[in-house]
Amino acid sequence: MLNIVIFGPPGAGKGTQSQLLIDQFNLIHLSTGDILRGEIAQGTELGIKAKSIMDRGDLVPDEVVIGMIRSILEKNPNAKGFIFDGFPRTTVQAESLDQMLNELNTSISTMLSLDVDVDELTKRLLERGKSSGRADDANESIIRNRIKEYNKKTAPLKKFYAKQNKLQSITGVGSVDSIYTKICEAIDQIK
Ligand code: B4P
Repeated sequence: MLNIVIFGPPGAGKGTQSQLLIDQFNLIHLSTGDILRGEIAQGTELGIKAKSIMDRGDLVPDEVVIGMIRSILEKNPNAKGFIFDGFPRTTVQAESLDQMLNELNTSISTMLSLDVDVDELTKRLLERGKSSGRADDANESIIRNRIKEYNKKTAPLKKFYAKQNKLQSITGVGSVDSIYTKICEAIDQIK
């Protein structure tokens, strides 16, 4: 199985690159952000609870997102692999993911970490906010909070995967296609 964690701060291009990867490698795309926004759109109990947290740019509780991932893994026993996009975002989530994959006799193949500076991230998200309708893209102070949450709780996961020899850092600035080419080269390294 090919199991990829696509990693990076908000606006680094995780969702954008995941779309290209799922087509080429026939993987199942697991974006916790998309799943949560789907719950909000459907007005479920989970969505109602998640909305105010996401609108502030804070992280949704670990047990909520871990439960969502577990249920999708269980529903896809014959998958060729998964792209984890926006998950894990905390050490607890990363440890749970390792454990869940271990129970399925598989593991993370690589973590692809997209590096983008704060000014570029802010610019991209404000631009997306003009049309996305996402409250968390709409104002600079919320975007700064998302980046702060990332630096505090999520960025340490680079060390977590580096210790397992799975971290590959990729420059996330440039055209979408040029970044995708570098991502494919990184995947070739592990094949
Ligand atoms: P996400 O949905 O994961 O949102 P994101 O970090 O903004 O990434 P996204 O994939 O959407 O953006 P991308 O970088 O592709 O999370 C939203 C919220 O959900 C979180 O704040 C949190 O509250 C909650 N949540 C989700 N997962 C969670 C978890 N595991 N635990 C707890 N809470 C969780 O793209 C950004 C923009 O850049 C786009 O407009 C794109 O077109 C543009 N772009 C991409 N590549 C570019 C390039 N090369 N050049 C120029 N622009 C580019």
